[in-house]
Amino acid sequence: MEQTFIALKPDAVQRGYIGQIIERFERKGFKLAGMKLMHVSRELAERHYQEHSQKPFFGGLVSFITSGPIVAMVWEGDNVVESARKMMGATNPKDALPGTIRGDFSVDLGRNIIHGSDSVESAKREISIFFSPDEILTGWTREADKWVYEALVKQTAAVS
Ligand code: DAT
Ligand code: MG
Repeated sequence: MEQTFIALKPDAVQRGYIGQIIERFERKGFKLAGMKLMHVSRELAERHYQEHSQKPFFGGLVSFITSGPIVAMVWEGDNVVESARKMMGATNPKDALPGTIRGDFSVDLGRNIIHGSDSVESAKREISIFFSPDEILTGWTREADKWVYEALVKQTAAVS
């Protein structure tokens, strides 16, 4: 199953929105595969955001993401990378529609509350730098999945 890396940035933690944001991914039907409250070191921040290392906002971005704890998560689901990006809304909260996470919880580009991988490739890279393999639980059965995915019911019917 496809996985994405989601981080609730220090502003989400400080403002007390951890629960409300996680609730949206649970409600959608995605499945949690890993989660930890952690402090991001400067080295990890620079690695994570290496694609932006030459941008003028890089210094501010690294300072921000290392300024307090984040909640790092791995979420699993069909098309989860693209769907999570849609749920997050545009990078700039000024462009993020109401109903999206950034649209509902933030106003400032430099305090846009959440990170989500922008492709399956990025997700693999980001998950591997934030999590060790034993911190990711892919094998657990969530009974509700048969109410989330039609194909799971069909498979069950086919073998019984
Ligand atoms: P996203 O987080 O939507 O993937 P991104 O990868 O382009 O966006 O940028 C990473 C973060 O950097 C983004 O969430 C907020 C910050 N950022 C992006 N563009 C910026 C800009 N022009 N000025 C200040 N901060 C910016
Ligand atoms: Mg990005």
